[in-house]
Amino acid sequence: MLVNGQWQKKWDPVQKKDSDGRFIRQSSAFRNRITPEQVQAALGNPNKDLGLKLYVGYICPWATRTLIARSLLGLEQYIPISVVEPQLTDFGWHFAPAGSGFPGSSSADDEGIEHIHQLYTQTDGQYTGRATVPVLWDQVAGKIINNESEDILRIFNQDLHPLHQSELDLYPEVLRAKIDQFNDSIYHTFNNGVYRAGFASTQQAYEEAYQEVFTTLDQLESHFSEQQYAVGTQLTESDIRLFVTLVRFDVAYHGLFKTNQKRITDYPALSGYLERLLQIPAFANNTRVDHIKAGYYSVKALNPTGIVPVGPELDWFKYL
Ligand SMILES: N[C@@H](CCC(=O)N[C@@H](CS)C(=O)NCC(=O)O)C(=O)O
Repeated sequence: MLVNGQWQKKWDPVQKKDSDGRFIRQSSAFRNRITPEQVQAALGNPNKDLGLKLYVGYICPWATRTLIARSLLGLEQYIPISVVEPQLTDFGWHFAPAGSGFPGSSSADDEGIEHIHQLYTQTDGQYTGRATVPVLWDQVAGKIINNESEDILRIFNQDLHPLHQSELDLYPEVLRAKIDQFNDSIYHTFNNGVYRAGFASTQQAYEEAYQEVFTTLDQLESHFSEQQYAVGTQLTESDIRLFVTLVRFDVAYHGLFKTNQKRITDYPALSGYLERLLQIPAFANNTRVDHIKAGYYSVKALNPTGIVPVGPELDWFKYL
């Protein structure tokens, strides 16, 4: 992580913990939005260039939220992406030299930077904190606009609405209260719950998170026995936020994070829901099981040998 703009080689991928060993995620530092004037100016350009770039990792559920929204809303042509190597190194997320990187990752030669932390120090020379993805980058100002996936989803859905190539509204006004409620009901106990189990540093903190993960999965199983979508009768940002954790569960969390009471495959309604979403290209095309496995199993604190499991073989791989 960075301390006053200096990269600290000795940092802990497990992040902060409380006195009982519970994992604490840092909050995001850059929370700007895109103004209607910026969008209007871009609409005036022949190529509608917004000067934006999205830095992501296919391993990362938070980054994948933004990738799926970008694809669903038809924003791919306006927002180029840069994909980091799946492994988190002693220098954080990085790009490899051309020809030597992981398939599907961008190269350092094309990017002109080697490490994601360079984006943070370019934005704030005194930045203290973790250098996380996703990052929404302003190529003109050379600064981070926003590094919080929750906001980036809303920027794409609302701020960039005039550029959409789709009728979808991922945060429709009439459903906002329900969407917020659903998001809250899965964030602590599921999206972040799996991390709280995996990165717990005491037995008690792990068991607490583990129980919450499976209580939430049981509730979701009954929800999807009767409902097709997370909220209402249409696809919303809540489906994206649930999907990114579901799709990583059997391939990474079940083994590495020890959330192993059941697999998603053992829940018929949730499996059906996952498979329905995977039949939508925006979901399937942004799911890279190779990056997910290589990335999670490279966390030395949890897997010192770095060995990446060969399995599992899952039915839904056929959609990828
Ligand atoms: N709240 C952030 C969380 C982003 C985040 O934690 N990303 C992870 C990757 S999945 C990361 O970059 N971790 C690097 C680190 O912790 O140093 C968001 O949702 O955008």
